[in-house]
Amino acid sequence: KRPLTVAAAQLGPIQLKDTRSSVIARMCTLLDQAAASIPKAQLVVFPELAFTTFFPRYFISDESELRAYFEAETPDAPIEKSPHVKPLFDKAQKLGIDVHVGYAEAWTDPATAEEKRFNSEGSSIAKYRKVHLPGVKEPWPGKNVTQQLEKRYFSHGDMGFPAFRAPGLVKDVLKQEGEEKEVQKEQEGLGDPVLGMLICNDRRWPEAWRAYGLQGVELVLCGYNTTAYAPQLLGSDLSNAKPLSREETAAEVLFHHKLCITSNSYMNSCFSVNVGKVGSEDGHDLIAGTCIVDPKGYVVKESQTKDDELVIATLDLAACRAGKTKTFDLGRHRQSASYGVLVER
Ligand code: CDT
Repeated sequence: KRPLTVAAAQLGPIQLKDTRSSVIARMCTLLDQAAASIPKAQLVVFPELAFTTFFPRYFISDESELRAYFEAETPDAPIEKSPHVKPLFDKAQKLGIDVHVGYAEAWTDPATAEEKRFNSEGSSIAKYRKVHLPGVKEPWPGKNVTQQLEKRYFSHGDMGFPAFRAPGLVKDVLKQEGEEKEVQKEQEGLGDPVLGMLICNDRRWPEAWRAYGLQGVELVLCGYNTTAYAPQLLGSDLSNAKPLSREETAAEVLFHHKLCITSNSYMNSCFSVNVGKVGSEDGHDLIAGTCIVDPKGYVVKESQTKDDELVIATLDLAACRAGKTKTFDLGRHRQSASYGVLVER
């Protein structure tokens, strides 16, 4: 057995007028709930761009207004030390919980003094920068259009898909003579759990999941902000069918979200924690659908509201082994020689 209690900390909407400190206070309340739950959550996962409204939906021409959405980072001053958000990490440390959170990163490399901006996720032990940026660089014309300007505001992630081990998060336990006994990790040959991170649009790309699958990932963490109604982004239906209503569109967007996370969790024999910022941000709807998925592709638990909500489950990461040693034993069954087109194009 490899038990791990995780919590997806869904956030309800964050309005333009909401301050960073009010958002951090909401996040700290969720951390308190995670600490008080039985069993206590060991890892709490927050959504993409968790500290602010989903600002890429707006065309922001004023540089200082735009810059205010970002957290400054340097090698000496990582995210958990950023003055805005330090209270969250301090709280997590006090409660003995690992946190994972999405944020807009303004990275300055001291060697070049150049600032680069990314849509990032991370914690004190690992960082990931979103690779697949949806939307456009130039704003779509028209008033009241929900924009998707991630390509304008962020650089593409430059770290690839590095799986990482989370030290001490899981203690292997063997059932022996009816009694649970902790065993040496080496004896089981498993060690600390293997984690990977994705951000929102990344979850629609099988290449991203497979990159982690090939590194033996057991748990993928994925935060998102998914617009419920974005006809410009989804393209028009090429058939002559009547266009989908707002409600039908939202239902289809939710369906595709679940299709991606359940099928890719199954095909890579891993659990995934998928957590959204949801509800209506200044009249712009985001889908809900926060859920924890198992290696067979089943939804273990999902959110019931469009507000701040903790979705907690105790997972047994040993359940990844069946898929990894049978149908999806990637080392044994993959046929890489036939996949050249995947990297040639
Ligand atoms: N934030 C983000 O990446 N959103 C995109 C919007 C797609 S619109 C259906 C996503 O893939 O969820």
